Formats: sequence, C-alpha cells, structure tokens
Amino acid sequence: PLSAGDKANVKAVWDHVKGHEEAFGADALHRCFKIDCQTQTYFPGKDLNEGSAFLHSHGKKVMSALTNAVAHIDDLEAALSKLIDKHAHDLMVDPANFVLLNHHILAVLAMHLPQLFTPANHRSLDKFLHTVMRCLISKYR
Ligand code: ZNH
Repeated sequence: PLSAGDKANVKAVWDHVKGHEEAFGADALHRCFKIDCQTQTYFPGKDLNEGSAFLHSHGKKVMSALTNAVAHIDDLEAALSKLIDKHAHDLMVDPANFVLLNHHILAVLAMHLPQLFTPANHRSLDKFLHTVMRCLISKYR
C-alpha cells in the first residue's frame, strides 16, 4: 500500500506533470507501441506513428486519468471506477500490458523531470502506477 510518504512524493512530482499530460502521454504511448509491439494489437486501425493525432489524444486521456488519480490518491477506486468498468468489461487488456506501459511512463518522467526522479520518488511513482494497475484490473475475472 502507498504510505503517506509515497503519496507526498507522487504529488510533488505530479505538480510538474500537470499541463504536460498530452506531451508526456504521447511520448509514453509512442515508446510502448514501438518497444513492446504487442500492445499495438489493442488499437487496430489507429495511426500509432510518432506525432499522430491519435497518440496525442489518447496519451492526453491516459495521463489526465492519472492526474485525476493523483488528486484522489486516498480514494483511487472511486476516482477510477468508470475506467475500472471500461477496462474490465469492454477493453479486457491483458494485465501484462499495464506493466509495460507503466515502465514507459516512468521512463518518460525520468527524461522530462530528471531532477525530480530521485530513487525515493522513483520508488513511490512505481508503487503508485502499480496500485492504479491493480485497481484497473480489479474487476477482471
Ligand atoms: Zn486504457 C481507453 C486510461 C492502460 C488500452 N484508457 C482508455 C481511456 C482512459 C484510459 C482514460 C479512455 C476512456 C474513455 O474514453 O472512456 N489505460 C488508462 C490508464 C492506464 C491504461 C490510466 C494505465 C496506467 N489501456 C491501458 C493499457 C492498454 C489500454 C496497458 C493496452 C495496451 N485503453 C485501452 C484501449 C482504449 C483505452 C484499447 C480505448 C481506446 C479508443 O478506442 O479510443
């Protein structure tokens, strides 16, 4: 579980993510599709090339969902409830793909916010993304 210190670390980093959801999200998705090609299979017919309108709009949605999760970090299940249902019932994304995307989100944060990417913040961000993933897959069966 996230400690009070983890929550403070995540909030401190996310203050610097706010306003960059689209750019950071597009970068993370681009890396995910390029490096872990199997994740592309969930997006048939979408333009997944660097800089595409889809990468930007979907990247913004994913990162903005995380911004909202950080704002409600004490009540993640409520904050994510719509997305929990959508991922469990409509999308059925294999949990392994969340691990992959989380990794690329961390890489993007490390590159864009290097001074904030201390070992302690890295660990808290990793725990946070893992907790979000656990939530999003909690209704799978
Ligand atoms: Zn997901 C969708 C978030 C992961 C796949 N997503 C989505 C959305 C959001 C999200 C916000 C939108 C919704 C609406 O519109 O309603 N995701 C998210 C997050 C995460 C995720 C936060 C983590 C962190 N996903 C994921 C993965 C995958 C996915 C990993 C695979 C690979 N999603 C998806 C899809 C979709 C989504 C397919 C749909 C899209 C379209 O159609 O547009």
